[in-house]
Order: sequence, then C-alpha cells, then structure tokens
Amino acid sequence: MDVTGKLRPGTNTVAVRVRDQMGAGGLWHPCYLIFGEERANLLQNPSFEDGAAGWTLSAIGEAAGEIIAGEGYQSAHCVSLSVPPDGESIWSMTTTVPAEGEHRYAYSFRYQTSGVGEHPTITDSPKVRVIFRGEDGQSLTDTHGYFWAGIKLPADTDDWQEARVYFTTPPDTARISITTFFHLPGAYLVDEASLRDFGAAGEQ
Ligand SMILES: [Ca+2]
Repeated sequence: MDVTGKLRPGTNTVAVRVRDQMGAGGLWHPCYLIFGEERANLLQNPSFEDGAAGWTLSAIGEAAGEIIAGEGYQSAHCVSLSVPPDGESIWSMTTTVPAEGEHRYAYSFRYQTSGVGEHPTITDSPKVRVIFRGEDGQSLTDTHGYFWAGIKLPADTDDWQEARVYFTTPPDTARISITTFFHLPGAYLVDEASLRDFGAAGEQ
C-alpha cells in the first residue's frame, strides 16, 4: 500500500478491503494510521531523571523499589523494583496529570524484567489503573468506573521493551491518576513513562 503524500499529520483513516484467494471482494474495514509529528508526552519527570518528582512510589508487603543511576533507557536514571514471591506484596507507581474529557490517550512505559515468576491468583501484571477526576479532584466514578488493563510481560528480557495501554476519558474529566501495579515476583527496571493525547474520541 503506497500512501505517500496522502497522509496528513495526526490520525488518518484508511479503508482496507480483504479479498479471498478467488479474488472475491470482502468487507472494507476502517483502520487508523498515526502520522506526522510526535505527540507531546504529558507526564512530568517521565524518565525519573528528577528523582521521584511528580510520582508516588508505593510498596505493600516486602516489595521494594528505588530510583537508580546508570541503568536508564537512553538516560541515566530509572526505577529498579522487586517483588518477592509471597503472593501479597505489590509495588506501584502513581502520577496525576491534567487531562481532557472524551479524549483517547495512550499510556506507556519502558521495562526490563529478570526472573519474573507466577502469582497465585494474578496472571496479567503489571496492571494499569486510571482514575478519572473532575475539576475538584474528586473521582468522577465509583471504583467500578476506573479503567483497568493487565499486561503480560516476558519473564526475562535482554533489552528494554515497551508496554502500552489505551483508554478514553469520560466527560468532564479534568485530571487523571495513573497507577501501575506490579504483582508478579521478580525484578524489574522501569523508565520513560509517557501519556499521549490522541484527540477527541469519535473524531477520525
Ligand atoms: Ca530515565
């Protein structure tokens, strides 16, 4: 497919038709191409180069984490954390930033894993939770309205990988709190978190 000169910066909608081997036409499916300028990272101190500024780092049980120098993703600093295999310890990191209602967002972070094992009840972790807040800072929803996404990471990585989740904010969102929880036992490095705005939901 050659779309040279046909894309505009931002989100482009193209239709793709899949044919079977006899050449019979199938259905047209819309799909989206993101093109052009890099969208701004909305997080403060996303690479932990300014310590834990802008973040709340939290440990339950025997989990532990700290910001270390010399191991970061294309940078000096990153988070080094570990979760013991007791099935109860959890490590998490939270940041709260302004956001707009009814917008699509992508949250991502870079990670490395070492010796990640199994948890007695949770298979997909880290889990990303997003709480949507109004102008007054209060959550717009009860706990059932939080966004949750579980991510499955490889047990061991040789290099930095990227995890990413997408969500859409409800109307009247003014701020969002994003927490990433690590449940599975093992050692992790985390760096270069990002939050990017992909525009109003429903626009193409
Ligand atoms: Ca960094």
